[in-house]
Amino acid sequence: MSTHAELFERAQEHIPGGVNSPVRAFRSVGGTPCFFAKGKGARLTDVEGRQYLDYVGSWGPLILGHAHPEVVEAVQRVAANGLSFGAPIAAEIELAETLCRLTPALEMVRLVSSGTEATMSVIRLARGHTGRDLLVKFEGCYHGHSDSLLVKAGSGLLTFGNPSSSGVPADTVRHTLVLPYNDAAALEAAFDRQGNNIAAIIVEPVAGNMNLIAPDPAFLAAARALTIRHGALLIFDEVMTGFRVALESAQGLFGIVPDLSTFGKVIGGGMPLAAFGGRREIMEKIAPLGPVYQAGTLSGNPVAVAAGLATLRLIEAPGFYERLGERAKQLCQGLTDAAARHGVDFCAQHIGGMFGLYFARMPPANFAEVMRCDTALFNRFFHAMLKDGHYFAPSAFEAGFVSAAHSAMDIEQTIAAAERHFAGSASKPGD
Ligand code: KE4
Repeated sequence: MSTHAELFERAQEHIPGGVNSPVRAFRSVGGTPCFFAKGKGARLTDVEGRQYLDYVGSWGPLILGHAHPEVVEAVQRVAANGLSFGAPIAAEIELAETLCRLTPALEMVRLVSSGTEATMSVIRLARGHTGRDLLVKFEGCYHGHSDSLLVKAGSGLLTFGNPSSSGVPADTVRHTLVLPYNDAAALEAAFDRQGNNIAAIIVEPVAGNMNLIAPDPAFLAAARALTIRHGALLIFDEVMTGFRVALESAQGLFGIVPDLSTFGKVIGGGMPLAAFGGRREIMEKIAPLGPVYQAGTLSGNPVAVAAGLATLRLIEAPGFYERLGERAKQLCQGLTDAAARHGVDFCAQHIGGMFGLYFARMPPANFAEVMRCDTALFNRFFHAMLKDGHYFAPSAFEAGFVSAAHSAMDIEQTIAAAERHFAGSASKPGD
């Protein structure tokens, strides 16, 4: 049996940083990344045989828990008939019909293989549909790693972005404006100055990539009103929030009808599957119907579609989201109460099945406030909980997730482990 350290050592030889996605490397929290061998329900088992209650859920997709028997059965059954054809299959139609039935703003969808593909494609579509180039995104929101979106805020509120990654030409992000999340006034000012040149706003309707940041309803309403007024499109990036915060996703929860939406994670049930979609008149601009090119060898992959359909069938069960929300609320309330009993500045909140934990007195409302949370305390919490068998996201700047497989007893176990940590950390000087 190899240890985490041995595998990590070997992995770094041929994989940059030893991981296939940066956040997995534990650079934000320190230490050696965990290599997992198995998942079942709410639990993960690592390569050294240790078990953990899992609050990452593969960053959101595993809303049913790991290896749900009906999802695994669907995958095995379909895989036995062939893994990919690069040609249409009937199940793609069923998935498209299901997504459109569950999400009224969707009249048409295109299936792709990752959230990055979905957001990259939907931005090209928005620019193609409007004939405009400018894009508005928000500081702290992450929409995947396509060039137009790897942008950090420019020097001034109304100046265009700078690349947040090397290899992204400055000229590419010249068309991307980065504004503060939840700031309706800044958004209005940007539209006052550039409204007629803005193709679209892309926004996480609940931000989940700078920890969980709840939207100010006035902010989302302003985004909707300003885009209508100026002939721009509103894109809800629901890759994380889609079917996670509610069956009707964030757009249904907050009563905002975006022009275009992206989905991922939950709709693939753990397999590589994402989608973008929206109003028919816009979607009909996508090739081969229209002039906006978009394609993918494995788009609508039969095995991924089978996992997605099985997942979507199960989350439609009556009471599914009430139970999921109850578990998330129990976790947030329990951790907050435990921290308070030991004088630790900590708070937590959830929206549906996703939650945020903050070493701060109040939940942050934007990126600047997130940066004032105590990440050193989070990192200590992360490692103490990991040691005690509770796996949270290895970064203070990520949202967490519960699944339908987490029982009230599981959550109580996690709260008790956190209480032991808070009690211990409160007694240690300098904490
Ligand atoms: P992917 O390309 O990773 O499938 O999706 C990109 C993406 C797009 N939009 C939103 C709102 C997202 O949250 C994501 C991906 N989320 C991260 C979690 N912070 C994925 C984890 C990772 O990068 O390894």
